[in-house]
Formats: sequence, structure tokens, C-alpha cells
Amino acid sequence: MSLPTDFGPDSGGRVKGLVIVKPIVYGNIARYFGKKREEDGHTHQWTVYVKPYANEDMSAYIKKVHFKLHESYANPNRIVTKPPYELTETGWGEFEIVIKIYFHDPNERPVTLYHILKLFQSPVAEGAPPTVGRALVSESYEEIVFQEPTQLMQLLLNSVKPITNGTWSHDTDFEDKKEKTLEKIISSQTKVRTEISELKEKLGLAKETIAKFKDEIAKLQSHQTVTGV
Ligand code: SLL
Repeated sequence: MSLPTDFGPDSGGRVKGLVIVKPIVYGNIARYFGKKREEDGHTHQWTVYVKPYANEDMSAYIKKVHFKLHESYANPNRIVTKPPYELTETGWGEFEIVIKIYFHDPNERPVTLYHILKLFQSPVAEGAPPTVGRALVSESYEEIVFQEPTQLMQLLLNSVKPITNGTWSHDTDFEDKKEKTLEKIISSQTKVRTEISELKEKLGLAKETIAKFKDEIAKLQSHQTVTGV
């Protein structure tokens, strides 16, 4: 493996110009009990997680993941030190979970993610088959970007091993999502461009009209000066 050799005196051992990107998926899965539980009013079991987008064991570079729950939970600060980086709980309400990822290299600042725990189907999906027994998934794609990591961190980031020999997939089809998002961006771009050119045309016409009127006014004024009328 060839390593960049420029570790300038001020780089703190950081590998100049190097950027390593680690794609991840984070979010939650939730399942409705089918009824409200008598003893505590809980209605759902849910799991919040951070996992690699690719089949990679992130423990090579992740030290721990801190999940901060709503204060209504006993010990809302939950720490997971090894994969899978996930936490299962039961409850009745949705709230924001703060996920903080710490790395083995203390020079690497922790990364914070915010996830809104989702238990209930959004209104658009209503009318779909009932969710009793069926899991609801709400997850996002993200990229952890390591800018000029230290040599140690570079080594850790490049030494990840696969988690499984089997296939690695996600509940969400992110490739499809990417394509659809791109299509949306392109069609919005086309729409905005069309609107801009239409407005430019209107502006051009308005300018022409103004110029004509100005011309007329100037003509009338010069006529007035000559004739004194
Ligand atoms: C809501 N703002 O009112 C939110 C708060 C909190 C959810 C939701 C606690 C479970 C337990 C629980 O589900 N809290 O430990 O009893 O919807």
C-alpha cells in the first residue's frame, strides 16, 4: 500500500490532502403491539441504529455510539460499544434521538446525527394495509467524511472487514431513492429554467414598451419646446 508521505510539521500527523468517506445508514424500525399495554401505556417496540451502508465492520474505527433518548426514559443516555450499534426499547411516543459517534482516534471529533424516532405511519401512507405486526422503517443515508485523518485513523479506516459473507442489504432501496431524487432535481431545474426564460421574455417586452413610451414623451416634449404649446 502506498501512503502519502507529506506529514508536515503542523499537520499533527494528519495525512494532507486525504479524504476518506464512510457511507452509513441510521434510523429506526418500529412495531405496533396492536394495543396499548396496560401496565405502562406503551404501544410500540422500536430499535434505533447506525449501520454501515456497505458490508463493513465499523468497530475497526468506531469506539462507541451514544444514543440520547427522551427524558421520560430511565437512564436516557445509552452507550453501545460494539456492533450492532443499536438500541431496542418500548414506548408510546415519538421524539428526537441524538446519536453521537465516537472514534478510536481521539483526534477525530465525534459525529452527531439527529433522528426523529418514527412510530406512526404518516398520513400519506394511510389507507395502506394496517401496520399491526408489520414493521415501520424510517432511515436515512449519510456519509461520514474524514478530512485529512491521522495516519492511525487512516490505517483503521482502511482495515475494515466485512460483517457477513452473505449479502448485505437495507430495507430502504437507496439506489432507487437516489435515482428518483436526481430525477426530481432535474425536472425542478428544467421548470425553474423555463420560468426564468419566460420572465426574461416578459421583462424584455416590458423594457421595449418603456423605451417606446419614453421616446413618445421625448418627442412630445421637444414638440412642446419648439411650438411653445
Ligand atoms: C410526545 N414529545 O409527546 C413527545 C414525547 C416521549 C415518549 C414522547 C416513554 C416511555 C416510558 C416514551 O415513550 N416517551 O419510559 O414510559 O409524543
